[in-house]
Amino acid sequence: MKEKTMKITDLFGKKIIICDGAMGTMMQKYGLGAGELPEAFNFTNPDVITKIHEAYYRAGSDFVSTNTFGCNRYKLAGSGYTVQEVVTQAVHLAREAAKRVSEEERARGKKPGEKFVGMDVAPIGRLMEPVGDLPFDEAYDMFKEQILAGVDAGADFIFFETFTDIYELKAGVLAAKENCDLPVFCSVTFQEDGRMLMGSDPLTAVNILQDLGIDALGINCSLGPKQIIGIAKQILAYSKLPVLVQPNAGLPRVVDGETVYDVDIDAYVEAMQELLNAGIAIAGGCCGTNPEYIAALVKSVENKDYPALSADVEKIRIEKAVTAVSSSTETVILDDRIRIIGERINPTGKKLLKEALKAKDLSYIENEAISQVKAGAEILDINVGLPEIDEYEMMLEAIRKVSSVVSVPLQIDSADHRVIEAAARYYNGKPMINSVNGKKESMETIFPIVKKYGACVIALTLDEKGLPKNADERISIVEKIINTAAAYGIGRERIVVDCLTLTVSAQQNAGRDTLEAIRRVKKQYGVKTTLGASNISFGLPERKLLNRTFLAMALEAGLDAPITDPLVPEYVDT
Ligand code: THG
Repeated sequence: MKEKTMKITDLFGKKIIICDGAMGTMMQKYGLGAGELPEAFNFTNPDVITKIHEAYYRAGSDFVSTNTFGCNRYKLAGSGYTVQEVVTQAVHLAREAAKRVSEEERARGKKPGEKFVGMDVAPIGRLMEPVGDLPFDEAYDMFKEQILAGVDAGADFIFFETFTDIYELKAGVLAAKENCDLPVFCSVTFQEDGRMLMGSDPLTAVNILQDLGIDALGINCSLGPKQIIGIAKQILAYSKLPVLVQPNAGLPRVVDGETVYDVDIDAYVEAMQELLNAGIAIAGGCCGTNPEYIAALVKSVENKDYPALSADVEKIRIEKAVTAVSSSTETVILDDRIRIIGERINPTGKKLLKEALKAKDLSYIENEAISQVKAGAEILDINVGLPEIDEYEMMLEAIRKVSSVVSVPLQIDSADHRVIEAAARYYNGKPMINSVNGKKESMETIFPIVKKYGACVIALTLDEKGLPKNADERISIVEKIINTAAAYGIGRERIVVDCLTLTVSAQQNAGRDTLEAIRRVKKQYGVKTTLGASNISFGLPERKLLNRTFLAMALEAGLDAPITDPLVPEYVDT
């Protein structure tokens, strides 16, 4: 076989990438019975599968997705087939179809186009913990098994599609990124209320996914083309990556025991044109579509220019760069509003919390979470570092518990990078990591975590030389951190700078330098800023008054997200 030199991602910007249409509804047309295992069709009716793939390639699809939608250990249990067998056969059938259609094209004197095979990976079919009983690691292992089989079989890229739970998809993406070098496309589905089944809205889905090192993201199945347009436009508004849309031919209806779809080819093509003009880069169909839909789509894009084709990728990356953290259902964008990061889940100086942690009493933390959110905190810092306890386990448990009682995004605060890594991995969202600093060792341990899990990170302005003596020194540390992050592929929009303040009891200029640094950092680098403002008053009387006054000055200087105690009304009202 000829070495494939081109990757599917090489097509970005050169042409609109055309996917295939439905596989499931096509198989039903060719005799797949209700309750029959679609993956078995790869063995019982290989000609049908090849025929469907061929029809899509002939229609002009740049890639087809393998018939492996339900190909995981859980769904195949008892079928007599292994994941490895099914994946190998399914990739083989798609590859055969590609070869045959290319030969046809050659015979017609046409130079065959590149035909890619996407390894289709879909939800496992069990709900993730804590709602269901599927642990993150088990989901990861099942995805890993599929992905390794796909790589062995020679798939060109991994195509996660129809995901309804962003957490399950995170497990899948990590399994792909940690076990292969193939490009990864991610496609999720939304319900009529504009949210995924497990509650993520489009912004949240994009924010969690797009910094995980994937190559494209989008939406499939869900609704009909018309209803999908609104959601797709939200995805386009936030995505720094090429966007994919594969709608159904309308919403399925059952008529006389048969599932029918109401959107005809013209209406489908019209809706796809609107999406292409809005900027999508990858277009195809899902349930109810067939090769005729795809052929019409291909014809409709011929010789046309679309935003995705003339996109300046670097410009988009900068334009779409927002600083945002997410829980699974809620995203906080650090924009021009002030966001309070609640600091109360931190044992420093808190006897009751220390005792609760030692007693493994998580209800204390839950209550602290609820009261801080009620008081106006929009992000919660979680620090459970205490020498007497297992911080690693406690951090994971605290994140689970807090996530179950409040929906704000979390900030992982630990001095132990293993705790930070585990928290970033298992968090159902996109966390803020607290923190990295300008020391070489800190950047070398924290940036790989930030990169791999697509997190945001607080950058403290200190380094090997200690705390900066003036604003200039703070600025040069910020510069060093931003440049080093860039070398790891972490955009500055994911860095929130903490200019750190010392107590003015030790140094009279400390406060003024910090304020000047905040102003300059924002102006010079356009990054967002945070600050634990209460340090200013350590060792001094009238702490609240001093803290509040300094907080007001810092906000005046442009502080975006103070780390503070929202239960002190004087701070929240400032
Ligand atoms: N920058 C960043 N992260 C930070 C800080 C910062 N994390 C920790 C800290 N500073 C912010 N969090 C706290 C938590 C507790 C207290 C202060 C800041 C605190 N506790 C009281 C004490 O020590 O006396 C007890 C208060 C109480 O009992 O309620 O002050 O600057 N990035």
